[in-house]
Amino acid sequence: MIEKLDAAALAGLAETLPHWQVTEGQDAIRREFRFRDFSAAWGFMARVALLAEAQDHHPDWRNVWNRVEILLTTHDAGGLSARDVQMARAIDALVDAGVP
Ligand code: H2B
Repeated sequence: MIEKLDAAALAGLAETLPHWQVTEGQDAIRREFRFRDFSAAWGFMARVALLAEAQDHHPDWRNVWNRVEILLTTHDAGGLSARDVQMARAIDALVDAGVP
């Protein structure tokens, strides 16, 4: 069983993951990305899919042409866990590196 984030970690999320919003209910974090076009969005999604497989942690996501909305939550914990923070950081690092 994976532990949920404690109150202190939840309170610190705005600082540790400034691009991500905590959803109402505090059981997920969300970020929206915009790309040049569908091809760029899909390229990004392919990279995130590889990350998800490597971390065995998979996003809830939605793609509309050049937009990708990603929600991260830990089903096994019934809310947010350190695995979501780790995945969000890895996704941010991809974007910071200019992917796609
Ligand atoms: N992804 C997410 N987002 N949450 C999980 O709890 C989760 C997962 N659990 N990917 C993993 C897979 C689990 O179901 C497998 C069996 O390891």
